[in-house]
Amino acid sequence: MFSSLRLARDVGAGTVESEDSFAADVIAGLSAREKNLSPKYFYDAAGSELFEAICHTPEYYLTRTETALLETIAREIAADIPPDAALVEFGSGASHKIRLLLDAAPQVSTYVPIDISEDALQSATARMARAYPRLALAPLVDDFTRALALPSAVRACNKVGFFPGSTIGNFNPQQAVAFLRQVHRLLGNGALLVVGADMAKDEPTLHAAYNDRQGVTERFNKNVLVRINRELGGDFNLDAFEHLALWNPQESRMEMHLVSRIDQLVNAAGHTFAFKAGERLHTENSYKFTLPAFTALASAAGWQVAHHWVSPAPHFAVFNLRA
Ligand code: AVI
Repeated sequence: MFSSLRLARDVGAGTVESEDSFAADVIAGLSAREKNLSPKYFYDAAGSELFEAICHTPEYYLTRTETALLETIAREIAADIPPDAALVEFGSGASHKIRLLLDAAPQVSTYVPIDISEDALQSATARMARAYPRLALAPLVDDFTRALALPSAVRACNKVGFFPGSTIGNFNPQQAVAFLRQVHRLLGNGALLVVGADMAKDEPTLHAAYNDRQGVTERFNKNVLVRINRELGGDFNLDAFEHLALWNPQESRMEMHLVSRIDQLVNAAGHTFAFKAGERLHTENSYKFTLPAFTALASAAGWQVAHHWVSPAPHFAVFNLRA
């Protein structure tokens, strides 16, 4: 996912994000006038598996399209990568897509996967060590949105960032600019950043991608309620909520919501929350870009578009950004 969108903080023993901040965010989000929760709470182990399953549904074109595009353009991306480069991946997950770049760019000397899940990082690093015995590996267990320093071993290398999957689209524009600024600070002047971003397109294609017929996306969306029930003593009845994914053309984003089917009271984190029939709990935004919109976002964070590539329809873009 995002490789998966692993924004959460792993506090060991399989717990993601401290229970206190999860509870505080749930209480604040369910008390708001427009109820909302951060999409980072989708991604416990079950949620990460559901996301992987979404990537294999026929309707979710993003992963397939980006992978095919990367296969086609890997050598052109590699032409922008300097010698003795450290390739830093933000939210590396299983480290699948990075192989397309590594295979095309022998000048990469070091791979720095950053992921919040120590288990995922350990197994991916072991696989990468076997597949690329000459590559130095410097894994970093951290929340990639908060990583403030790179391992000292790579400080002298030329830096190249990799942020695939249109995970950038799960941030609102302010958060996206803040994240890109932080990556700029982390990688330094002259660095390259390779970003994958989904493009705005016809509504039926987008609608289908977030409303797959097998209902995997629905289960992924409801996984946040499963987590609240398990981790915060909640009593959400999953059948009393409906999955809703819709295109918001004003904001150029797909939105996911959970809609209460009935008037109901739900207990969670020691509080009681009232839902009216038809009331929505907003769980995710997935922004879709145009070339000018993405270029403006990048430049607000100090990055210039050096090169970009767009796939055949359904359009997905890869940008080489220069700090
Ligand atoms: C991880 N992220 C880019 C996915 C997306 O498309 O926004 C998460 C997802 N949500 C529903 N389906 C997939």
